[in-house]
Amino acid sequence: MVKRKLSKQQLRNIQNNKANQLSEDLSSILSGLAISHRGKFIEVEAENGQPIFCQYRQNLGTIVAGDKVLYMPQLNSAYGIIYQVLARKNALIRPSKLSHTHKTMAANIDQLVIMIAVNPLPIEHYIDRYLVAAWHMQITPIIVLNKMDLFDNSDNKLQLKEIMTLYHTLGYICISCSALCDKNLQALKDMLSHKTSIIVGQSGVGKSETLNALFGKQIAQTGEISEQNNRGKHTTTTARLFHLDQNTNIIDSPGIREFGIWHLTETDIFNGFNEFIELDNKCQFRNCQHLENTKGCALDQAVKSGKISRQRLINYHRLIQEVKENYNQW
Ligand SMILES: Nc1nc2c(ncn2[C@@H]2O[C@H](COP(=O)(O)OP(=O)(O)O)[C@@H](O)[C@H]2O)c(=O)[nH]1
Ligand SMILES: [Mg+2]
Ligand SMILES: [Zn+2]
Repeated sequence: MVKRKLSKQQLRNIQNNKANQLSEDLSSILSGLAISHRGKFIEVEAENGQPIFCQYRQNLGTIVAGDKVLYMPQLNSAYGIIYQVLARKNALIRPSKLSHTHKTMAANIDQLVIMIAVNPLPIEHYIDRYLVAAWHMQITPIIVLNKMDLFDNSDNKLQLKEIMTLYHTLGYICISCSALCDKNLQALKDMLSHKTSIIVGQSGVGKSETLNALFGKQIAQTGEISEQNNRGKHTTTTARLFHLDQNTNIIDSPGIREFGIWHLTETDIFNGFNEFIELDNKCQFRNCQHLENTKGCALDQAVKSGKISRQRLINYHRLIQEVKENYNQW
């Protein structure tokens, strides 16, 4: 092919056209809020509140509920394309054993609502996992005991009381409610006001039911707890952000069998147990593992004198063990 030399004017025209095209493109760039994954699309909320389904390039990484994005509506199409995810304030992350990577659950969160229930009975180290995660993200955890309508007839009253007293004594915000009987929901609502919160917890504790009760309408799908094993079925498959009012966002999260935090360091985990911090460096030996009956261990002594709960130290060791077991995966 014969190369044709362009005149100066032609070159100028081309450059002008390019510049015009670029400014046209830039003028159609809009900012929005990622609400949820919808198959291959991300549901983005435009600034006017309208939803727009957007495609995104793989090189943008994971886009999650709570992400602020820049997108471009496509001409002659109802869809848009996300081309940038704005810097996150924080993100709730969990490691995935299957893919050996992190899974980001949601972004730009102010509060972690850790929901437990009268039934299924809470597994205590689940609470501690989330408390450590909240500490690591520097966000406020709120422990909510749901299904209080079942409390009086529960066989686990004592255990539930102990759990709530423990975390209350440790200085965490604790509240009990019933999503089904609208008990204490206003108090919960007040705590969520003007914040972006994510509700986490075992499947079946009533995260979605609580959302429905707070909104006064069916916005999230709930599921029956299967009779045989009292485990909730997975009904929410992906995190989704809802606006309770103009300034209050709540993210419903899918039930996770086990929320791992072994991507954190041992120090992170230690510091996430807030009553341990004042005992840091108080053990006789520098490399103390804080195991039961270790000579000169400040934590062991604190357990024996009733200053810290034995269960918390057990839970701590369980999490540290997971870090050690999974160390090579990272
Ligand atoms: N008795 C009682 N049942 C509840 C309450 N909240 C939720 N449930 C039920 O528990 C089951 C699981 O609730 P769901 O919201 O789907 O749990 P999720 O997996 O945490 O989202 C559903 O059958 C709910 O109706 C409550 O306060 N009291
Ligand atoms: Mg749910
Ligand atoms: Zn020690």
